[in-house]
Order: sequence, then structure tokens, then C-alpha cells
Amino acid sequence: MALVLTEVDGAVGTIALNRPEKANCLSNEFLAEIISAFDDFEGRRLRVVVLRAARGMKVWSAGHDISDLPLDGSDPLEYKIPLEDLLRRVQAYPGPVIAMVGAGVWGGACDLVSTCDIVIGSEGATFAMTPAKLGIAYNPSGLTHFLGVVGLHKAKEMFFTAQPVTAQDALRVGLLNHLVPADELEAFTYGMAATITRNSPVAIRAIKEQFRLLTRGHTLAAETFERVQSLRRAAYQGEDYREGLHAFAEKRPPDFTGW
Ligand code: LCV
Repeated sequence: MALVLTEVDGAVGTIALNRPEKANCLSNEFLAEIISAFDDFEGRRLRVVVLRAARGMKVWSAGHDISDLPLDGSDPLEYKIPLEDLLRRVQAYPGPVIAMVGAGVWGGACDLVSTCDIVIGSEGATFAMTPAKLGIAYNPSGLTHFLGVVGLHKAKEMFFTAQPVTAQDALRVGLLNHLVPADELEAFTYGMAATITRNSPVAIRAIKEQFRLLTRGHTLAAETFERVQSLRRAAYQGEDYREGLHAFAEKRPPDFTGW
């Protein structure tokens, strides 16, 4: 069964995540197929991409496939992992990427959804940032990104609690552009996509890239970068990270003892 379902309607392409048996969690193979879909759509000059879960999915995406996370002491969220490649691919796509969300979004998938240019949800949409559940200290580009989307206090609450944010709360803090009834979600999303396709793709491409450049976060002094890397390394090479992954695999709550 194809992990990624694609549809094209005029200048609008749709990428649907289709891994129901694993709650749409994002394996490296899955991520590579999503990136290929974006490459194909760019080659076809599709002006808008809608990113969604396949119809009938109980979960939009359970985030990174935890079984793909390394336990050899290497950085689980380094620059060149497939998930980070996909986040950059979304940002580099020359047209708007609209996330259409009607169910739960977890971890790296939550970063993916909020990396999209516009997020439209229905009541079932929830958003959880889960690295602390796994002993992962996340990464500076991801944290910077959330700061730009929801602001410092909400970003801290999301990362410290690892609990899902409701659709209403997501709308209130700016994680959702629109919250619409489930039976109107598709019509609303594709109506906005159609509106966008009537505007200049050259102007939109330039405006999107300027937004990316203007919101990239601060330059880091060498000493700051080294401290960031030391904090992150202590986490992913520590016992909490191992405990987080083993607890998930054993379907039990983690018992973190680090400090
Ligand atoms: C592998 C999975 C997963 C999964 N990986 O269905 O952002 S970071 O830093 O945290 C980053 C590293 C990241 O994204 O990490 C992943 C964060 N994700 C989560 O913490 C969510 C973990 N999943 C869940 O809490 C539940 O699966 C939800 C609530 C999403 C759905 O629950 P539901 O009862 O509907 P199951 O839990 O039964 O999941 C169905 C199958 O998918 C597997 C899960 O182990 C099960 O497989 P088996 O049937 O073989 O047991 N699965 C779910 N999520 N992230 N595998």
C-alpha cells in the first residue's frame, strides 16, 4: 500500500499521508516519499500544495517513527535527518503549503504542520510537541520555529508538558489559521487554495522566501552554539533518552531519573 497518496486538480496538488497501521508515524522511507512528492509537484509547477492525512485516518500523524531514532549516541535530530530535510523542503517549495488537519498531530509531525505556510483545522485537530516525553532536547531551528508561530510562553508549555493543544487553543495562539466544522474542512481548504492560485506565483514565491529569510532566528555566537550542542548532547547521550525510547517500545510510562 502506498505510503503517500497524491492528487492533482488544476494548479493544486494534494499529498495525503497513508500509513494507517502505524498511526501515520513518519519513518525515514515515508519521509523520503513525501519529499519526492514535493519534488514532483514542483516539476509540474503546482502553485499550492495541500498536505493532509488520507481519508478516514484516526490520527493525522504520530510524529517521527520512534523505531527509527538512533540509540548509538548520535544526535536524533541532527541537520541531515530525513525529517529535517522535509521541513526544509516545505519551506523551499515555491508556493504555499497548506496543512489540512482533522485529527491528532504529534512530535515531529507537529513541527511539520506548523512549518507549513497555512494551517486549517477542524475540531478533531490537536497538536502535541513530545520530545520531553522521550528525553530529547529538540533542536534550535525547531525551537526558533515554534517561537515564531505561538510565542514563548505557549511554546514552553507545549514542550514542557508534551500534552496536546486543542483546536480551539491552537486557533487562539495562532497555530491554526482557521478552525472550521469537520464537514466543511475540505471545501474551506480547497477554496483558499483556489483563491491563491489566482494570484501571481512569482510574487508569492518571492514573498514566501522573504518570510523564510526574515524569520530564521538569531545568529549564534560560537560560545552560544557550543553551549547549545553540549546541552543537547548531554540529553541524547543520557539515560533519560534511552529510557524514553525503551518505555515507548515496552508500552509503559517512562521513569526518568536524570537531572
Ligand atoms: C513508532 C508508533 C508511533 C511512533 N513511532 O494507536 O518531536 S520529537 O522530538 O518527540 C520526535 C522524535 C517525535 O516525533 O517522536 C514521536 C512523538 N510521537 C508520540 O509521542 C506519539 C506516540 N504515539 C501515540 O501516543 C499513539 O500512537 C497515538 C495517540 C498517536 C495514537 O494512539 P492509538 O491508540 O490510536 P496506537 O498507539 O495503538 O498506535 C498504532 C501503532 O502505531 C505505533 C504503535 O506502536 C502501534 O503499533 P503496534 O500496533 O505495532 O503496537 N506507533 C504509534 N506512534 N511515533 N510507532
